[in-house]
Amino acid sequence: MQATKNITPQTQYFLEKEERYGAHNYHPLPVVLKKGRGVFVWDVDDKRYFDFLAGYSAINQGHCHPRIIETFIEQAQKLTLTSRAFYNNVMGEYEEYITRLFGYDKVLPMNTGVEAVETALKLARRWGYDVKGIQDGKAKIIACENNFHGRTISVISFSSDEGSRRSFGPFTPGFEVIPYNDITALQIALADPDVAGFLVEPIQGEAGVIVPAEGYIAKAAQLCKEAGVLFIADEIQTGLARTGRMLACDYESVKPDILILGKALSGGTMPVSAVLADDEVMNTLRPGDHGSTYGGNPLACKVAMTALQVLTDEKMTENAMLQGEYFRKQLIALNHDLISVVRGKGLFNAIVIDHPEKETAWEICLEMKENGLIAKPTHNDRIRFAPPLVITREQVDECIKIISKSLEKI
Ligand code: IF1
Repeated sequence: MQATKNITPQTQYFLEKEERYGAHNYHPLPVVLKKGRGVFVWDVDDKRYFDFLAGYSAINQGHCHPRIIETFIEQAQKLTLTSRAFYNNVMGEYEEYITRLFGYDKVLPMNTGVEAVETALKLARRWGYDVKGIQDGKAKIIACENNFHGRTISVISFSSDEGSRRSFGPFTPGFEVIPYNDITALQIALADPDVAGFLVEPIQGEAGVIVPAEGYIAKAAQLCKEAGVLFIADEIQTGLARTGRMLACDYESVKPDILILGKALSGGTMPVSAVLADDEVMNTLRPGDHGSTYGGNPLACKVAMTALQVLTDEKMTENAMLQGEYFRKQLIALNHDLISVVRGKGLFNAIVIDHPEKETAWEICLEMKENGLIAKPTHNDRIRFAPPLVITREQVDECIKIISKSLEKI
């Protein structure tokens, strides 16, 4: 067990349980949470924290949003799962709701984000063969360096992160990786007539909130259109108001050919993801070609409709834009020599820590935890700051003070 200061017996008890009985596939911050509401979470010692990770942007609406929980409880007492072997009285209404909201002909409901990414990859290949006329087995999909689209074997097949790939081979063929935010590299890759799709995060999350140049997404989408290649946007983390627009693609008025949603689609209550596309793409799937036991279950559909509705009703997109801009301005105003970069859009932000010790970002996160704010580093020197989108101006001010105080302690 790591020797970490200020661990109470209560906390230690749960850390040891997980150490002994759980796979060690994560290295969590040593805090044990038992309650969440809005921007706050409480640990087993009833200490309160600002949650600045928000379930990796799955909790945009705030922890245990009352309206989402109410919907969850109400539907959970009626009908939770029918499987797709039968119809139910919820999925059709949800499909109409979400396709109208985002402007697509159809939706394919799935569960986790990576399942939705895999679904999008299968759709792109199927469209590539049946519509574009690529020779069977030859379809290629382009992805970007430093991407993160999930952890299945096919999806890590195009990861550039050695840690995600080591000893998990052999990998799935048919993917080409090009530099992110590089239009020339995309232009060259698109010259290959066997390319069916281009999969991209409008802002790279795991890479440390990498915001591409103004116009990159619009230009990429246009090049894909000219090349007869599907533009596939993974908005699992950037979507649903997180960046200050309903979709990050909205900043450049780009409508992806395939839109992938997840995480906050359920407000952090259960895995709900979705793939949206127009008929030319979606109708390449015939009954029995794809599916999942829980995909489109009535509980998920009801919860997703409320999770989407509260984003609009409570103007979370506008708040993300407003508080995010203010948060970055205040971070920059700290003018702290440990912070070399502040970047992001809306409430999707990160700082880069400039210090020779690679443990510094982790130390800062431990210090912030002591001071009542939890966040976690990514790639050693970057700290992501992504609170629920219900955070207020006063709370941002309080968090800036916590961050400043913590940096001073390092
Ligand atoms: C972990 C971060 C990682 C995603 C994008 C698809 C998925 C994700 C853009 C897959 C998931 C999660 C997974 C979680 C930590 C977190 C994450 F970027 F958000 F920080 F890992 F990179 N597309 N991101 O961000 O969705 O299957 O997980 O529902 O795996 O450690 P999922």
